[in-house]
Amino acid sequence: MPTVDARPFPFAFELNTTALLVIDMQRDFLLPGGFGESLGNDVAQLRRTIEPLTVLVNAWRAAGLPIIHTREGHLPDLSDCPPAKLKRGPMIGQEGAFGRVLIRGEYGHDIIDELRPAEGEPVVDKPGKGAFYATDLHKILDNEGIRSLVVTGVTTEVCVHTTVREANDRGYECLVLADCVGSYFPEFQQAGLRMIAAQGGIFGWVAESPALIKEIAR
Ligand code: C5J
Repeated sequence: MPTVDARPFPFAFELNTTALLVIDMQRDFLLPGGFGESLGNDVAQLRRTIEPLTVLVNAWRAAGLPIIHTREGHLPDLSDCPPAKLKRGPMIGQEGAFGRVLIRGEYGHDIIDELRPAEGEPVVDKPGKGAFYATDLHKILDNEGIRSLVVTGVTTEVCVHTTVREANDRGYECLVLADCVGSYFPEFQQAGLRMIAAQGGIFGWVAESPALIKEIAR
């Protein structure tokens, strides 16, 4: 069984029951001049994930393993955006540099060019932070017999963390790749990763992508 050097202890997984989850690598969050940056965030903190994640995605595809992408966003009429979310995110639905912010179908809502999904790879649109809430993700994974998830994307302490917690409660084993997840806030990146692997792996495991790539390339 492939085994990855990870915290808090090595992560063993089966290739035929493991999927790669790429969370919210969207222009609105990652592009200079976009929504994320307009809030005063340093997008370079997220953009450092692009290169290692591209390498991983290419290796994962070459091995013929399943990849699922997610996007955070809302219907154009905002009917799926809870008023409480809108109240604390008043830019949602407003015109931004890359179209209406976090609205499905807009340029900014879509995935960055470097990580464009390949033909046949599911893209799960989600209205919340977690990828399981109000989506078909669990059904998609269940149909494929997936039991373990390699979790990547942005942001570490928000959509990545929420998704890992949701997955953990649904019985999935999660490996989070430290170099392939990013936060605008270095202190949240560090704390977020520590929380995953603390207490004997309370939410899962943390590793670096080269350790995983080594295992799938065998
Ligand atoms: C945020 C996300 N940070 N994808 N979304 O609002 O983490």
